[in-house]
Amino acid sequence: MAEVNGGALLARCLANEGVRFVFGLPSPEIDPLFAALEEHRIRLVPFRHESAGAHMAEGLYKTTGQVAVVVGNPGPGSANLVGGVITARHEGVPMVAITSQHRLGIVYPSLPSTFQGQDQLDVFKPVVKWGGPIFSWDRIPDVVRVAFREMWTGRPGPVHIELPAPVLYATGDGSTVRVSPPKAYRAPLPESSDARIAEVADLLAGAARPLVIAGSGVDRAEANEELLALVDRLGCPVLTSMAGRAVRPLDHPNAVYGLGAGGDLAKRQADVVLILGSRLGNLDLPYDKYWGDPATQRIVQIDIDPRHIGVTRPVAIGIVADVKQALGTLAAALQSRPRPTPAAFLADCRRAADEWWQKQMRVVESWKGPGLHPAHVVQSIGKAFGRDAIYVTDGGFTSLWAYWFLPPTRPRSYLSILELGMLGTGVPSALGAKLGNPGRDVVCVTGDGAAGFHFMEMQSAAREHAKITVVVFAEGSWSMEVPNELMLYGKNFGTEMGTVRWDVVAKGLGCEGMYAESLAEVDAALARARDVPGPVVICVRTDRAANLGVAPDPGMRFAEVYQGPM
Ligand SMILES: Cc1ncc(C[n+]2csc(CCOP(=O)(O)OP(=O)(O)O)c2C)c(N)n1
Ligand SMILES: [Mg+2]
Repeated sequence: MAEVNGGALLARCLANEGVRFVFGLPSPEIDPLFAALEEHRIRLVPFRHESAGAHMAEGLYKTTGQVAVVVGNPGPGSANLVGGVITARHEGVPMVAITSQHRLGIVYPSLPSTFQGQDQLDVFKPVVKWGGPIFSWDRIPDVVRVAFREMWTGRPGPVHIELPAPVLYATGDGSTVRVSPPKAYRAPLPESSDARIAEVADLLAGAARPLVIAGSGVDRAEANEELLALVDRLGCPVLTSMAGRAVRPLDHPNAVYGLGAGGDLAKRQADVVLILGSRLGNLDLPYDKYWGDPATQRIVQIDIDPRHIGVTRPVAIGIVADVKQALGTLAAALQSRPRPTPAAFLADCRRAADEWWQKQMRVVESWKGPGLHPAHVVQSIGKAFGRDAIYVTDGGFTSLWAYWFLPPTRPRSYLSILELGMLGTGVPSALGAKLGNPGRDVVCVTGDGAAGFHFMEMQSAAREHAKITVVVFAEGSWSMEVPNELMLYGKNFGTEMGTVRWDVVAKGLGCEGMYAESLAEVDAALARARDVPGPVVICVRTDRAANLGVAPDPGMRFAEVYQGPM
């Protein structure tokens, strides 16, 4: 009989699920698990804030598909974790949030006498897909199975396990426990039926002006090759959601920039629209004025989550399936259906997009200074790190400049936070991405407001020897909040941030720090940053007016995201 404690048994179950990273802080209530991690080849990564730990898990998942565990200690540690877990819920990021708990004698219910007492199942209930407790040693494998099954059902998301400490200290005979491979207790992802796919193929084959709109679900399903094969075959334009920037190379011959005149033309004139892995949310401006007549435009939507189907635009066909499988079947079905290539439609959309882009972005080209334009800094970053890096973006206007001017990337290599819009994810997400991709450059482009939330994680990066390069756009303001104040009140309040030397702070945290005020200094710092072995922060003093100078048309579109059609 091999006696194992609950910590060791839980580590075995998590390793069985492919978990390779646990983000958490030690405490007696969780120590039996942490003590057993190394033996199961799971790396423990301590953080400086629990929510940042969740964002690390997010960066890891978005770039590799790997699921991590994030731990909150009883009371405050678990409370701190909530913001990160809500973000994961919105972003469709699977992770296991484990909250360690006191002995059951003083919780459920927690009385006012209980120090750090909080019935954490209640706290997490509204923010996770599923949550449950483990109340005894022998239920550990069972509850881990339930948690992973719930996590992967439909759209992935965070699940919660509440874990009273005595369960981890309890022992039992390890040989009595069955820890079976995940396939033995989980169904494969839902598949589209041949009959439905045949309907879609008929629609597309008969379309005069087909259009594909792809969201980040294509990245998550790793259906990027299938997407490109489809648009090549259809010869049609492909737009993406903002979050889906990486699902196809920006410079693909069929790519059309979506939020502008090219995308408008494509959406208005398309007779059949295929929406893949996207909920088509407000950021995609799903308003009638930008689309074709809903009575005649035929929309097909394929998504893993039934709750995403037909939310903002009426669909002719809605399919709940793994996008990769559905696209594979669709490609086969289209083989037997010859169709004319709508070359003129694609060319018209691309021309409209180009003209729009040239006109709108003249504001960037014509910038003469003397201050630094954030778009120029972004262009320099792109030149220094190229299209093979992983880019993580964070902040207000700064993240828009990054979105517009960073280079095309590989799939799953452009991270943004466009579902909940949580500021502060950039630094920890970049660290998580680096842990999962040690051989790749990871670059974070962040506003100075966003940077402040979890900047302490630069010290985590230094400690973990994780080389990330973080460029802080330090104009000293919560710039995105400025225009509304000026427009409505003619003055600013609360947007002034003060001056921070992020490079100096970084040095104090064990990182390399550099400072730049001119483009030449930016380029020199980026060149040096490439050769530094550890994490680097470049503090760039960008120009306030330039950061505020988003072109009017994209500015209006962002206003419409919040206000509705105008
Ligand atoms: C956690 C959080 N708090 C507040 C907001 C609202 N918000 C959105 S953009 C923004 C300003 C961001 O400033 P910064 O990161 O410096 O970028 P900038 O607009 O200055 O380029 C704020 C406060 C948010 N999205 N997330
Ligand atoms: Mg700012």
